[in-house]
Amino acid sequence: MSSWERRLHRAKCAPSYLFSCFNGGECVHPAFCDCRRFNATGPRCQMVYNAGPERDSICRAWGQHHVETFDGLYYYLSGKGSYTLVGRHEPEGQSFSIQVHNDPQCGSSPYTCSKAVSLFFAGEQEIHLAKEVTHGGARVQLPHVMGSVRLQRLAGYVIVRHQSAFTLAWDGASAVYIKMSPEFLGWTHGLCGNNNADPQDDLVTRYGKLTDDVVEFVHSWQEQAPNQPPGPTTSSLPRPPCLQQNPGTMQGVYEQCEALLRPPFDACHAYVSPLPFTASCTSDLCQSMGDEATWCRALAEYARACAQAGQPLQGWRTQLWQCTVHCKEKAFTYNECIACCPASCQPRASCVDSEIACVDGCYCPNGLIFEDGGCVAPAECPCEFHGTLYPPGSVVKEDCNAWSVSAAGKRGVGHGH
Ligand SMILES: [Ca+2]
Repeated sequence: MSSWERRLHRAKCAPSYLFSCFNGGECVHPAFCDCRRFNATGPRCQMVYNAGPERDSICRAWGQHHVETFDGLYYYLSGKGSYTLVGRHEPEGQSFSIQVHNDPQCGSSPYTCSKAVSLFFAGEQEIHLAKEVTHGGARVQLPHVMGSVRLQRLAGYVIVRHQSAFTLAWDGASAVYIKMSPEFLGWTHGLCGNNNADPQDDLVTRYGKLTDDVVEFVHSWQEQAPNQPPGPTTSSLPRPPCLQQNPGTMQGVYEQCEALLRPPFDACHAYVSPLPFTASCTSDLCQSMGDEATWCRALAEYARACAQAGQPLQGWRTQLWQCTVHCKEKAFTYNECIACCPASCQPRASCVDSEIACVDGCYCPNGLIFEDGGCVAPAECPCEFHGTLYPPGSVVKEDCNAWSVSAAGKRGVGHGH
């Protein structure tokens, strides 16, 4: 029993322990939390089921403390180490594992603390996704193809597609989304659960035990990060993020996060439940002292879930002016839902065939195509867009431009008139 647990048992829900539960739960007895605010479940409200019928079987891990499984079980992840998000062991050398690395030093800013993702495939060196992408420790330029794995950049994201197993989208900073291919139904393990469409049986430990104890489950999937000492080995109940708050502050936090229960977010309620995101938002705001950037980021997570489920909340950021995104590149505008395989001047084969529908970020306005670092109208595309393949080495003249075609059949340097 940790020291705060001992104090908790002595406290009998004294005012200072009113927020000793997770996810908007409130202590009503030392051994009992009232979890009704956000429909949480578990003895200390650690979990929230996402009952949204249209959520897209995407496992999401965002900020430092939030995971929603493929099957829609959200839980508060208190750990600060490295964990297996998704794994799969196969005898034919098709095994893979996706790990997430949280920041052991993270203080009050859950979205600016470091976070990274590692991909391991049988017989291959680690692919590491952080601000940069590395393979076996060496930086790689995207797009990059490695066996049956393709990586490409889209807006601020890195999209990784494993031909037969999954699509992964890493937002470059604080969130990763994974969707398995249909043939992997029920065949995964790790923090993302078993992907069998039943949220009730997701908490299976590394040792194959089904548990209702989030701490035991999470602890069993902890990995020892390379070059780091092993993390704490106790599995005592973690400290809830809102424990130190007083009722007045909590009222403010609830009001801020309950923005998700009102317009413009209500347009998505029938598809994706806002409750796991409202609950995770309160945890983030308790950690960050109500910081506005954290608040916008917490709300953005629900907007992303809606866009990924095919219900993008276009314009929510302009309705909440504090959350407006200003794109660095002049040609770009902010878009809630950039297709993961956007229209391109190049043949379609160059695009990652994504299971995840779209991502948010700064990109060419609708109707324009990203080409050579800028945005062009479809008619301004280089000449092979018209469906003609020119032989390698030839120079093609058109009234607009002259292009030399390289040996690989790709467009080389263009010479404008
Ligand atoms: Ca399940």
